[in-house]
Amino acid sequence: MTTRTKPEGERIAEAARDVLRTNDTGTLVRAAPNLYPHQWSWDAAFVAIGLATFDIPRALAELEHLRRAQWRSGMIPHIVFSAESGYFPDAARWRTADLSPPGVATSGICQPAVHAIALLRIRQRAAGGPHEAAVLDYLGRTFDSWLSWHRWLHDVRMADGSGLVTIHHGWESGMDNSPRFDAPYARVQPGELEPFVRTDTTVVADVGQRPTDREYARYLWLVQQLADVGYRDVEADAVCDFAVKDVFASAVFAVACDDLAAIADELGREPEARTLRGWGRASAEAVDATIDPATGLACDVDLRADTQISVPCISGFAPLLSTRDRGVRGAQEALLAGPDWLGAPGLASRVPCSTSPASGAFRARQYWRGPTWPVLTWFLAFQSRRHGSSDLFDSLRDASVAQLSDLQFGEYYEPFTGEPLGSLRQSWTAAVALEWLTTEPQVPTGRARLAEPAAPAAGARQEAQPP
Ligand code: 9WN
Repeated sequence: MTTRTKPEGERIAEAARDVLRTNDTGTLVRAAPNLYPHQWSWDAAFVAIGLATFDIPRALAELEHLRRAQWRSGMIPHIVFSAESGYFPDAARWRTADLSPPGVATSGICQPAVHAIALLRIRQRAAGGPHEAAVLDYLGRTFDSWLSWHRWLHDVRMADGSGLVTIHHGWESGMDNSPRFDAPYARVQPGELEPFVRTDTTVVADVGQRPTDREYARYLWLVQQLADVGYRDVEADAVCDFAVKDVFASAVFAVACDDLAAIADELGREPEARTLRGWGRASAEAVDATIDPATGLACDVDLRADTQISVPCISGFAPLLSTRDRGVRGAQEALLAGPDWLGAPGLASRVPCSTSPASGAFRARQYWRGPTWPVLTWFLAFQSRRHGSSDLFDSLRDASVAQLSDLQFGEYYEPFTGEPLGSLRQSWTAAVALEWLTTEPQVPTGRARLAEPAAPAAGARQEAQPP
């Protein structure tokens, strides 16, 4: 008698689907089972991309849950709170009850605008399948909401015409304590702070993997400053101690504008498609223009000090997401392959660290200061491939799938030992595992990609009804 073992890919995909299903409350997929029991904005988009590999209606429902939390201004908040407790800062701390839609509890800041990228990916996966009509119907019904989110970012967060997104909190970048923000945060000196008790350090027992108490005091001080001015951006610009032009969020915006434009084309919304392409082009060029010739990395701008931030972090590869310039792409790919990044000695997997191991700011176990983040590995690879860099995609996929074969789905990983850190069974890690395992052989670019079918996950079934 022979014993059959499941192929490796199928074993990982099955475990990843299990993570998404167990983190699903029925109305939202928790970003992580204990540490993050709510819906986070950019997590939800990556989660929807993963869900779409086996349940397209559920993927749409995840984005719809987020869309329903959109503020009148157009902003999509970074957290939509579930009924579960155990996360700090909780809804009350944000003081957004008069700003959030009735009956919805949200935070008061935003995160990178990856949502249109997810919408287009779902639309691709639906092509030629039983849910295609429902997806097109959904896109038609909600297009104006996604457009108003982009318009808000463009008109409010890029009001200076720079093409770069301003953030007023490190949490808005999604890379909270990255050393790219050390200098801007050094100027944040908390005044009289409402008392608080952290919950994250009761979930992650090794507190060294999380931001420090000092960093948390600054985070909370900024929340207090923003809440005091009712999150009105003009006043926030004036009073908030922290103001940074975020190069990574700007590249995300550029890509998402192009993807929303592709959706607009299909919906027959030509004027909007033109506008979006114009915004996307301007931001992509603005991102390229931040590249420091000395390092080859794109740089944030610290608006309070009027200086470029030159710490070698993964955000420096923002042009890999959005550039149209082949020379820039080639130079960034060469840099990524070099000794400060993928070629760094001793890496357990050849995937990018959140901070270069060659930098004095690098910390192997601490959150955004060094560990590798599977969601970002996938995102950089996916975007590179859309621009024709299939070799980079293939090598990152092989390394990342090997990393994820531990089936822990860590939030982040120690780069040299491969130990999963932070939360285990993190939803967006499971989601990108599913994407890695089901990507079609070619990702076409331009309009044609709308009709490109995507392979279903091994053993996947289509489920549920669309929202
Ligand atoms: C604060 C949910 C989120 C991610 C962020 C990540 C982390 C929150 C936290 O978790 O941030 O928003 O409490 O640390 O930095 O990127 O969206 O997974």
